[in-house]
Amino acid sequence: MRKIIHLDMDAFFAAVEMRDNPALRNVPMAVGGSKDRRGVLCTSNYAARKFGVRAAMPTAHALKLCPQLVLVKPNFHKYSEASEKVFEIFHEFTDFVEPMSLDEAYLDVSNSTDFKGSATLIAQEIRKQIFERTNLTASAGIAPNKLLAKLASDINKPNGLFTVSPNLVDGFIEKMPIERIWGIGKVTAKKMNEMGIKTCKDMQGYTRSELIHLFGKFGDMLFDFCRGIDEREVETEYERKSLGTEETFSSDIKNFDEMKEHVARMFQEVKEALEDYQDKTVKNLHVKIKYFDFKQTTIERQLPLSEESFLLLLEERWCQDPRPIRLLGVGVKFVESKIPSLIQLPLLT
Ligand code: TTP
Ligand code: MG
Repeated sequence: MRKIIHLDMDAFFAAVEMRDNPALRNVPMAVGGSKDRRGVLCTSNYAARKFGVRAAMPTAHALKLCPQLVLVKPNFHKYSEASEKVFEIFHEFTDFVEPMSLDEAYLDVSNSTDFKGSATLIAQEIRKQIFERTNLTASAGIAPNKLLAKLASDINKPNGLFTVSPNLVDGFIEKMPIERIWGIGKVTAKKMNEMGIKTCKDMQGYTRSELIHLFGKFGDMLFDFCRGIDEREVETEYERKSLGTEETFSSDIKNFDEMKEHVARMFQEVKEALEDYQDKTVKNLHVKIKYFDFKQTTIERQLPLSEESFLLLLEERWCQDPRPIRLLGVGVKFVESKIPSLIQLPLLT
């Protein structure tokens, strides 16, 4: 049986702003775009949530619900900085980290020997480290699988922790409203509610084939999910397969000499960036050209990593079709390893 921890920062963007500005700590506040620009909220602090103010809500509406709401413009740089620190802490406890967003991840600690293998104590220590090193709080859910761990991290949020130990699974999942289950969106939830399926216990009354008949392939997973069974693995970070740089020019470039200057600069950039990837082996070099009419072409080949090699590739490809170009890109492709090593967070917009 696996030991999974789901960690999720509390009111993440808002918490970062409150940490950095004491004046925001005891007032309802939200991070988001302004009302005049038809902005929406990224998130709100817990004081604002009491008024019904929520993430993704239009700012104008939020201000109707809570006229004294203090609005702060998002500062994504600060949030990714905090996020990096938090993920650094996760990685101190296990290599098996699956990032879900800037503020949320699953950790598989099944083989961890810290705290005699107690996932609850590991989660407690992670939360403590996060607070000591970032001044932000996180909530944790500990369970035998991802489905239950995510549900559990919400139970004592904010700044809390909840463990669904194997003997508690049945009782925990039975009363869970179906809209809380991973993969069930508003439309499916409505359909289920109309059929009288409100909790997982209700769904347990259906056979696997009935659920497949009703909800397609997902029905197969639903049969397991409503019993608290989830075999999905914690998928560790995306492996970087390439590294490169590209530039769109303010005016199209028509001659090769001018391209050479750009290649020289871009090669330096790539070389410097590669210093952070010394554990990777370069397989191929590649060059990308986008013409003024947006037609695009690329060339890739195994060559020594040098400015000359990139120029060779560029010359070969561009001379076949020497028209003005609007974008040039150079980069490398890595040999793919079996062991993922790099962290790539999904971008939040
Ligand atoms: P969440 O973890 O969903 O929310 P939260 O951390 O603000 O609050 P809590 O977990 O305590 O309930 O999202 C993390 C951050 O992602 C959030 O602070 C802001 C950003 N975000 C958006 O920008 N737009 C959105 O619609 C959502 C849901 C989140
Ligand atoms: Mg969060």
